Amino acid sequence: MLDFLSAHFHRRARRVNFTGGLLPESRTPRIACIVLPTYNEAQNLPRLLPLIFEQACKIPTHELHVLVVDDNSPDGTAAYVRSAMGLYPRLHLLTRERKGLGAAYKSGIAHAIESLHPELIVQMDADFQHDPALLPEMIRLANEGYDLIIGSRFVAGTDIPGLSWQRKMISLGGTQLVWLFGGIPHITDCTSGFRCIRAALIPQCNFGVHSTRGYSFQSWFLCELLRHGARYIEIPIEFPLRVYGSSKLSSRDKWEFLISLLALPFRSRKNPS
Ligand SMILES: Nc1nc2c(ncn2[C@@H]2O[C@H](COP(=O)(O)OP(=O)(O)OP(=O)(O)O)[C@@H](O)[C@H]2O)c(=O)[nH]1
Ligand SMILES: [Mg+2]
Repeated sequence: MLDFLSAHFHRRARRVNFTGGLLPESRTPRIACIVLPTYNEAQNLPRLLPLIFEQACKIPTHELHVLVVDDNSPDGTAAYVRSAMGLYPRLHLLTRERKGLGAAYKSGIAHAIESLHPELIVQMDADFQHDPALLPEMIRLANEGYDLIIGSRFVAGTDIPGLSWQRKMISLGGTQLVWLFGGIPHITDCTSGFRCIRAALIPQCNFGVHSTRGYSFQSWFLCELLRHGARYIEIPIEFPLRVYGSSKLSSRDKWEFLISLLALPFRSRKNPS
């Protein structure tokens, strides 16, 4: 799915070499693009987008962009985004048929890289469970050299008040299964959806399996980034309960997550061509 990005990055590399070096800093702004998947988030976005764009002045090193990836939400989320684009020139929209969270991320990340050439991609939920006030810190850590900054719900000292024990079990147990099947270091929150990623690593990742359409994308993506040597750090986050709208986590997602775990040890070691 993201295979074409590899060719895109090579094209860009050639272009840089041909001009004999990088263009002056002023002509190549460093971009951080938040990819924000939405399904029926029309109640949340009008409150969330101002809070995100307020953070821009605290991020001196990067231009902050937001790409909303909306799967034709029946509640008019995309119509709201179109109207807000007049107010926020760095707000972008990609609409598509509903195919699940992972599929939305794959299209959204590919689109962001192709159209904006960001240095950093941020994954974030649109329902206030991820606090925009953490964005400057994430980007500061990326500037320090980290390739992957993970907002963790389970770093020592963090709690998730109000989250059902079943959900905690799924997240904590799921994380341990990802350690086991993915053969990765003991990251405390492998299914977190709040992460800042160095975009240059993404085209090397393999997503060529059906089983990352839904939420299983998060753990699969993490394993792929680590396989390609991402230097990572976890930061504690709070994860309040949703106030507006409803959860989209379905039983199909839970099954798909389990199946994708079994596939993790057998995933192709080849990089996309
Ligand atoms: N484009 C798109 N976005 C989705 C889809 N499913 C979920 N999302 C978005 O992905 C983000 C996370 O989904 P949530 O339903 O909040 O998942 P969650 O945070 O694990 O569940 P809760 O804790 O119950 O909120 C939200 O911004 C959703 O709107 C989908 O199929 N397509
Ligand atoms: Mg949520």
